[in-house]
Amino acid sequence: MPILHNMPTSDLQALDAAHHLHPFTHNADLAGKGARVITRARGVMLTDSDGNELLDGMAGLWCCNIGYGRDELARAAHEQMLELPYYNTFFQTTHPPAIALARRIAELAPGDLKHVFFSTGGSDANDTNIRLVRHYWALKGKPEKTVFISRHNAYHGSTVGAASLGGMAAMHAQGGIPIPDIEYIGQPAWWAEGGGMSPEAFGLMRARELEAKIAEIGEGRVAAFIAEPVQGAGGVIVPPESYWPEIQRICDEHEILLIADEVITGFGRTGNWFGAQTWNIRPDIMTIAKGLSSGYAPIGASVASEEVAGVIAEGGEFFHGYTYSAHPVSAAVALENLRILEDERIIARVAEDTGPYLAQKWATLAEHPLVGEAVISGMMASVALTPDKASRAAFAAGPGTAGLICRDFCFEEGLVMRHVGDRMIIAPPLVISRAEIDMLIERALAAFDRTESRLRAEGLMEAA
Ligand code: PXG
Repeated sequence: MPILHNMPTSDLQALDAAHHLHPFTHNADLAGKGARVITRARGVMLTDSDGNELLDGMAGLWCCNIGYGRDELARAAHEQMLELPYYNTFFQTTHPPAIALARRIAELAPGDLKHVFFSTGGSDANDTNIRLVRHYWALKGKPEKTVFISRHNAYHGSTVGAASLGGMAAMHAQGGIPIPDIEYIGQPAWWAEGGGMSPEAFGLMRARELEAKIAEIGEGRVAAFIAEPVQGAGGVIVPPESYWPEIQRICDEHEILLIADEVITGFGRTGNWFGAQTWNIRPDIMTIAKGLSSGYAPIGASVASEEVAGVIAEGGEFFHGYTYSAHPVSAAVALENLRILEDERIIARVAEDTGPYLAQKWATLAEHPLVGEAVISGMMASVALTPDKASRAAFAAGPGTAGLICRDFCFEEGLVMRHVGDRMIIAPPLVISRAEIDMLIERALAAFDRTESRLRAEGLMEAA
């Protein structure tokens, strides 16, 4: 086999450094220390090329909802490859996996989100949204409605369009983005930004920034508001309860579309099929990817309402699409994944059993001296590390110093946890058991203890 399964780790790392440019990575730094090589995975556990076992607290990149190593998905891919490995959905053709998956998504999606435009992931689905929404308004005779309102610190992907929709300053500093006509409001990050306000008052204030922004730009120019029901890559920022009802009210009262980016929150992550259900949101368009196939094959989609899809359908040809839109192998894998999520009641178990269990354990982390807040929505959670809980202070050493130290200790303890600045975040496979949750919490606590000792030893427990 041409795949390098049995090469020593150091050789794999050298080859990787020689030829592989990694996403979101300082590649020269990585070449110096060597990438961690993951070779196999089962359930919630990863194995690296040295035989170390790691509990995957991130479900890969927030996607492996049903856990690793499911034969049924491998069989679905195998059978589909033999039957019809590829065909496109352009030029008046379709195929059974595309038809079945579009119908299934329409059944599962809330409200009247019944029309599916397939992509290969979340970024290109959000690019589809930009073109779809602007085209929609043009067809409605309002071509001047082109502006998207998003949020600072939002993540909507890495393509030019999606990274423009996102509100990540570091991304905007590279490559000439954002594109024109994208505006940003504040994020509902109460712990870091709420000051002396109550979470509820702060949530309302942040939601009303949308109304102020619409007034500033002019309603006749605004096309849509896009947001993640719970910000993921931004640090698992769970909004105050007051936030989404107010956003929904504002979207209802103004002529703008609401796009829920459910790439992370979709397919059970928050304890319902979609975050829109958990947060009582009625989107006009939903972006999906990741958990749609549990990451076993690349696929994503924009799911549009009857109104939006109807206007597009009647409006002539929509000059947009991807070679791999509704790829038959990905679609077959996604269908099998959705069957397993339902038949094994995986989302119901998150809602009724393992979610509440994790929530109860996660809350205890707030007692750790280093932890300022511990928040959770279903199976996505975060803690904020701080040198001073009372004042909710940031570290004087600058954002990310403590987080990086903690992340490295997590690895040493056998736990994959990500850091976003000084927030530590998890989004484990939804199939994680109570015993595995205990293990996750134990390992996280050990890493927090070691982080605290290191920060104290190095004089880094200073507030900014
Ligand atoms: N929207 C949201 C809300 C996402 O989280 C995308 C769109 C883009 O999807 P694709 O499939 O094009 O990557 C995402 C992806 C991280 C991390 O480190 C998060 C994502 C991707 C990679 C890394 O948190 N989210």
